[in-house]
Amino acid sequence: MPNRRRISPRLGQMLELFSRNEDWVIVINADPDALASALALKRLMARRVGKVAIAHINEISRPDNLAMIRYLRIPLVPWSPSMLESYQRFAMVDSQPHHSPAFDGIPFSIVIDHHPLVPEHPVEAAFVDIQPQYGAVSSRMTEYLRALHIRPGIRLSTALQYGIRTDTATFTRKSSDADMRAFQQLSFHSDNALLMRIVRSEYLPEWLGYFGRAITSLHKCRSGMFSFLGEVENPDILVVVADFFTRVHGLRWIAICGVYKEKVVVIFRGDGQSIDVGGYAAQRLGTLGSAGGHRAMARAEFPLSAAEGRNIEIFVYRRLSDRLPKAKKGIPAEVAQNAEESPAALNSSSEQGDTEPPAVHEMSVSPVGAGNNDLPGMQILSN
Ligand SMILES: [Mn+2]
Repeated sequence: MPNRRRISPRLGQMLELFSRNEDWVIVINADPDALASALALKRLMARRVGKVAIAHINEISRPDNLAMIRYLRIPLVPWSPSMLESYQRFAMVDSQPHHSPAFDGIPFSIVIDHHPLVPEHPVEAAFVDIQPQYGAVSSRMTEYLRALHIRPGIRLSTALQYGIRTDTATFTRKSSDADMRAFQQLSFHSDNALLMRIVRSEYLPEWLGYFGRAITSLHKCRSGMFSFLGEVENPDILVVVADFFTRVHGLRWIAICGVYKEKVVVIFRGDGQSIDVGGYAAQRLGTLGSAGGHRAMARAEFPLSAAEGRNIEIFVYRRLSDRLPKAKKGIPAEVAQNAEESPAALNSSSEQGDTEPPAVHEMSVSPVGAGNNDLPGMQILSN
């Protein structure tokens, strides 16, 4: 309630900018919060201005973003400088003009954001509302709608909820009471099944081949698992696949390895309990390139040439699984202890592969071929 009174005079300033003779473009760097906020601003402009377009400056590729646009029917066009001629007014939500060179030269009349203000880049526009304490601009937009007595429709409510949910990481990240309140108010008008459909759109169909590879080339690796995906189009896919495995109950840690542009990339995910994957990555792969991270998340990268022509899958598997010489050789006690982790939780029936290095023919598999059957099998699948 106090909010309604507080923002009304400011909203009045914004409404004064609207005229039915002028067409507007809302320019965004599309992500869920920006998309939802733009949709809310468009709703707010309805019948107050001429045409309203929402234009994005970035390429949109995340599956949840695509799902949001599709299921919530968000009208969107790519930004083109020719719009500077065909539209009279420009607004921006969830960004500030200095955030991207793509915004240069656009005369913004409205800037609504929640990113911190930077003294070197003061924001100049007829209407500026920047609230860094808000977890999401969507929350602010929800207040605007309420203040103007606009009841958001199902799709707009669902979009705003997803914007808030994403930017606050479902309220686990910095957020304010305003975010909580907005989310709760929106729940009266939103479609929860639709929201969950968007939340669960995590994968693109073209990624499924990588999942197939990851599962068929999964190998026990000491107390965890290792999988090699071969050459990947983008190293991000390794992160997506590694994250997927964190959902498997009892899996202590996973290392997903791939080759991208003459570089070997290994993504580690752990349960945060058994071993410190950051320390493990550094200990096992650190001498080859960069390797490290946190207890539950880590990454290693090194040039393909570091394997000196050996089969990459076997090379990395051995680095991760071979028993290390006892602690005297300068290995920190804690790391050495982690390395001697107890047997795999997933497999009670067989020994770990680490005591006997797998008998492999190093040159028999192409350096980036996935799915080496000479490595110890994965018992869940083979039983
Ligand atoms: Mn945001």
